[in-house]
Amino acid sequence: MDRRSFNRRLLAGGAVAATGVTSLSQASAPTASAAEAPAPTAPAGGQVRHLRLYAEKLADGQMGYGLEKGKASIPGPLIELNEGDTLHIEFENTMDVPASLHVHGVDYDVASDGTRMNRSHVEPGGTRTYTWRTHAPGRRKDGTWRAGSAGYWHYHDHVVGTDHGTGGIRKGLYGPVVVRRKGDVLPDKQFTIVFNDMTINNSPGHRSPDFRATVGDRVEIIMITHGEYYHTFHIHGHRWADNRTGLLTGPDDPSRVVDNKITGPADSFGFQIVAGEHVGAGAWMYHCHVQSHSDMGMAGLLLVAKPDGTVPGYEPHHPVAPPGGTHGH
Ligand SMILES: [Cu+2]
Repeated sequence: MDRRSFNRRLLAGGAVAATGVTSLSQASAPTASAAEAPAPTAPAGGQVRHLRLYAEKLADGQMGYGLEKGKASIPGPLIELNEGDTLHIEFENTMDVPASLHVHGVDYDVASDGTRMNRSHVEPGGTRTYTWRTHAPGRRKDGTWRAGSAGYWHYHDHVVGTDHGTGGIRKGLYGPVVVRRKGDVLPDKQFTIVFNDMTINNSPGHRSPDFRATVGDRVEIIMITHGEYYHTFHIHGHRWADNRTGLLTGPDDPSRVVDNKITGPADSFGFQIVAGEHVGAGAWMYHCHVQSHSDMGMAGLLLVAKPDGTVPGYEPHHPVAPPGGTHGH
């Protein structure tokens, strides 16, 4: 669905969990092809918002966060805020083990830390409200510059398995957070890619998720890493600026432009690309560029369709998993 209908559904209190995404920001204009219309931008924050979030066991033994009971996903729902917003999350732990919600990047009191150390976790069947606050950048009284909250962040369990949430993260209790600054460009489509141990989004090897877009879509990738290993994130045919937004602000922006980035446990970054720009439609691979990791299945596709919906040269095929074989999906 497009962003406008998306926000209308959210504001109307409609169910958004089916998409696995919840947008708490409001676009200032409907989006068309990114290349054809002025990019819509994020408004100023300052709103107080509420959300319900559930931790659940999934049928396959994994665990996930969801906006409705029975709708948990891995990764959990995308939570978007604008600098200045406050979000109250009523979190229910439906599982039979203690769990929590711990966030990176935003402001929270110790009561919203989500760790056992300060009793901010949730026992089985329990509920707790976690409050996240955000702020715009500004100058401190001492003259130094205070960073704003805007960025590509993430949340995860900090209790299951060990006091560091090692078991919860391993089983899928993690999700993305995007905080925007007023004026930040809004995307048409958003995809979250999590390198977790040797999986992508906890999918078994050689069954990594594929993502679909149309040429000209402004695609936002939110990239998070968890687990035991360091990885390099690479996407074919597209590149981004290695800065807060992943976009350049003009010809003199000194940010380095990259198509490959090293990423370690609990790192997160994001960027926007215009799908197929200068390169056209097709099945564009994304993968970890540590060779043994890609060979073991840490690879998926960004399927960029032509306006008629076809992806030239792409034939869906079943995964093959020869050790050391070619890319498998
Ligand atoms: Cu890797």
